[in-house]
Amino acid sequence: MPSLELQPVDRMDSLDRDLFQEKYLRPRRPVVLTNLAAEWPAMERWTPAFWKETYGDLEVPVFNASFAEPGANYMGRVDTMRFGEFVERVLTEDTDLRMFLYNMPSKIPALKEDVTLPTLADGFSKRFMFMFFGCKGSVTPIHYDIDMSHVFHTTFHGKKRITLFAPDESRRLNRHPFTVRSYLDPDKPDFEAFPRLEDAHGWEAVLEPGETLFMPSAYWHYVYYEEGGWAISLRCSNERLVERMKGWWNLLAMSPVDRVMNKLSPKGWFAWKEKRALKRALALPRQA
Ligand SMILES: O=C(O)CCC(=O)C(=O)O
Repeated sequence: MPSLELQPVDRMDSLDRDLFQEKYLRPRRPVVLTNLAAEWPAMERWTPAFWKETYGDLEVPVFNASFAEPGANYMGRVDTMRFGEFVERVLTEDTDLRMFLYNMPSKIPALKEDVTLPTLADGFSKRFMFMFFGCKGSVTPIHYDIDMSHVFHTTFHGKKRITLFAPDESRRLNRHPFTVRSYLDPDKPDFEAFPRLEDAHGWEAVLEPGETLFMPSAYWHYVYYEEGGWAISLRCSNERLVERMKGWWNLLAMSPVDRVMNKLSPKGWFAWKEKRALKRALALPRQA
């Protein structure tokens, strides 16, 4: 039975800016930075008690595994709940419940003080700092980030396993046109439905609390929560104009088309995307 070919992501304790740019940013290679966030106030402050006592009454949107299914709830929340209750469930339950893309600077601006923007690269966003929470066993389905930013993903609580693929593997993952998604399950790869997957080369990293994963722009990522926990993704603007423009295109044209078509014909549109993704994968020659 073939399995995915995954190599471990490099792990570095410290990296200066020049080395980071030379070895990782410019060649678009992921890396785990084990100490980047060591001095952030968030490391000590963002405990379960802190969330519950300070923000426990906040209403937050929650999502489950149906997130990417076509239909009325395509990419929508399943519920809202009190943040204190949600954090308790993250700590105690094995379910598919998650909260994600929670833009902390606009929702809870005071928390910005607890994070220090890295100096490894220019162009970090102070407006968009997304928080991610997940119960044990929950999954963030494989996708890449639509705005084409580079992402620095730091965990505070809980261990997670992340599978990555470079952007040039998109067709081998049967990327659905008009989206940044694939319907591959990296934990149960179906090599018949994904006929060129055997030729894809990916990466794997296990992130412990306090560690940061650098995901270069447009890198595919799938996250499995080995333990319930929370994390933040800082975004760093792409230094290449063409890729920044691709990000705007994705947000302003591609994604709206996908949403409208999903509304008009959820099943038909999904089936068309599946067929097209398969055709594009099959058109790739097999590698020796
Ligand atoms: O950790 C997660 O659940 C997902 C992270 C993610 O998708 C991101 O940072 O872009």
